[in-house]
Amino acid sequence: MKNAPDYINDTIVAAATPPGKGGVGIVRLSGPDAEQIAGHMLAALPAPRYATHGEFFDADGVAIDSGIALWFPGPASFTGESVLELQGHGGPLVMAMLVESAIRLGARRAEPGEFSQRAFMNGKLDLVQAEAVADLIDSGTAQAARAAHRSLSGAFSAAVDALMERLIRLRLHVEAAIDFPEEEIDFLSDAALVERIDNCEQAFEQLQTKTEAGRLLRDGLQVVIIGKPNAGKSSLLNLLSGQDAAIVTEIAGTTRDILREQIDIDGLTVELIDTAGLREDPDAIEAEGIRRARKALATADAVLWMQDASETSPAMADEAIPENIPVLVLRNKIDQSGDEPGVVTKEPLVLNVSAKTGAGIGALRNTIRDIAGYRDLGEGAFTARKRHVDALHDAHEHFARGCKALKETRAGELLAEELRLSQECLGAITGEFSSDDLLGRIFSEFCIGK
Ligand SMILES: Nc1nc2c(ncn2[C@@H]2O[C@H](COP(=O)(O)OP(=O)(O)O)[C@@H](O)[C@H]2O)c(=O)[nH]1
Ligand SMILES: [Mg+2]
Repeated sequence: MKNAPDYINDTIVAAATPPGKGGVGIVRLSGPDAEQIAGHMLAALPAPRYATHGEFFDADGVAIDSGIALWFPGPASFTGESVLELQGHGGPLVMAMLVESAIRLGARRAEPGEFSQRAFMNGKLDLVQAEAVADLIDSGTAQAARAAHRSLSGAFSAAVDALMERLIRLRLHVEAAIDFPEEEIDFLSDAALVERIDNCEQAFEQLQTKTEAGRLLRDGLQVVIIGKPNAGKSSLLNLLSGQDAAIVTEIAGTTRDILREQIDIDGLTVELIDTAGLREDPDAIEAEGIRRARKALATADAVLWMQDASETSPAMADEAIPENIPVLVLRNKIDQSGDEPGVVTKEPLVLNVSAKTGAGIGALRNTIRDIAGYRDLGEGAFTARKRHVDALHDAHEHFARGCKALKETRAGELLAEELRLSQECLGAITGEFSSDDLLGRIFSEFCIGK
């Protein structure tokens, strides 16, 4: 067990189904008192892992519901502890009464994510898998859900472990050589060592690419549409989202607030943000809209800059666009100007479209996907979080620093030390090395009953 906090030994209870009415509602109990509580709430302890129908009783022995009870004696359960699941009728009052009864019989209301946290503490899931549970529940597209399921099944953890294994073998190799100081060895002339280093470098690069794609799949992308009034921003939002979300008129200044719509580009969730047109001397409401547009820009992953294709002036610059984020210039209304649809130039990125006819919109969708660095990895995809991307980056940095030191000193001590630090960063991904603080933050974002 990982250094478990004291409270790990009590018994927790929560409704595992969402609040509200449903055909079935599930209450879940986990902990050492689950068996004793089951003894009070059921006529008899069900056979392990068999669906058993019967009445559910409160602490005074009054029947409050009937349904299916499932008994999972520890450690063969989700949490690794003894778990009782009561599948009753899905009414909020029934659920509350079942939870209250369990509390009166000695259980405690579970904190968000506490069941998953116990599964982690008891070695049932590593941290990446526990996070994937939450990501699967939250996933916004079918691809994201499948990828989260692969993370939950351990695909991402296995990739991290494989890289870890390579680093360990490299480190053993280096340390074995260091242990014979009487032999003057030039580490760089050790072909097997150099090959190991090259393989580690490749493995880092491959895993970083996949992890970044996994993060995008999980987090999606925020794309802000800006430009002068009447450029066609709201028309584009409506076209891409397939809905009449924004009001479109020929009157400049129609859009005064921010509008958000989610679209799905090859499994990538893209949040499109339509804004008030940027212009001089707006009225008070429009000015507030422009202020909000600039605020949305601050957190954007990419910007679509719309202009009328008939305008001869080049794209104007806006000081509110943060540096380092990709900007796509869209020349709209080519149905009027007669320009060819699609990519005009790549540097800067300029595209011809028509928000009215849809010309060039396929190219626009592909471009949005590409500038985000997203690649549809199909069956190989797994979900990842920013935390994982950062930890991998840090691990790679240590590795690179160690390799540089090896080249400069032609000795292995610094490399061995950096490899140790690199391993620690990798270990934080799966939870092998992680602080209580980090764990608390991760699990508190879960829903109650998970
Ligand atoms: N011909 C043509 N008209 C367009 C196109 N896109 C938008 N418009 C028209 O331009 C006007 C302003 O559009 P709107 O989407 O409200 O622009 P916004 O102010 O940037 O949000 C409306 O009358 C639209 O119908 C286009 O691609 N071709
Ligand atoms: Mg508009």
